[in-house]
Amino acid sequence: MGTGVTPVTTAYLGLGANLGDRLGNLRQALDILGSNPEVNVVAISSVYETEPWGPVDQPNYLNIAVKIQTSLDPAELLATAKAIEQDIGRIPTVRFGPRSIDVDILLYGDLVIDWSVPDLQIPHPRMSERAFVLAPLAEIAGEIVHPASKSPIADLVASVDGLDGVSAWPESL
Ligand code: PH2
Ligand code: MG
Ligand code: MG
Repeated sequence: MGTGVTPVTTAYLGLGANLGDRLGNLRQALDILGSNPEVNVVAISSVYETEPWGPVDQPNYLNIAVKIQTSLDPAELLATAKAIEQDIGRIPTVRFGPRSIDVDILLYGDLVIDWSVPDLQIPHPRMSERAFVLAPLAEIAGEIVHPASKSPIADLVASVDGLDGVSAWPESL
């Protein structure tokens, strides 16, 4: 029998949208996330417009980072992220291709999971090379130490390539 006490973990999510009403899609994702009784949204970065990264020619993204406290375990949090993507009507396309909404788990406490479960590698395997992830994340988690590389997020963003493709978006969420 359980103790009835569910541990709460601080996690960081990266959200991106480059199809449809990009800001509206981010807003809707935050609404759905916030309505989950097992998730508390505790900080939201400002919005950045970012040049698309990847092999496919596609529109610019709006990207944000979100800090949550959650009693969901990583697999449950991943399922929640996928459900939000489905609710907002994301249509699967090519890897790294355009999407109405993408919800990625960046960090989950100090956890390091390197299973070959798609999307359930934590920290997010490409976050340290991506300006569009690090710029918003550094705003709300600059002092957080990446549990694999042991570098603070503020140091990672200071040395990342591609910050010239990231700019402040005038609206916030
Ligand atoms: N997400 C991708 C692929 N490329 N580029 C930017 N600028 N922002 C993203 O969120 C992004 C991307 C796949 O998840
Ligand atoms: Mg992604
Ligand atoms: Mg994703």
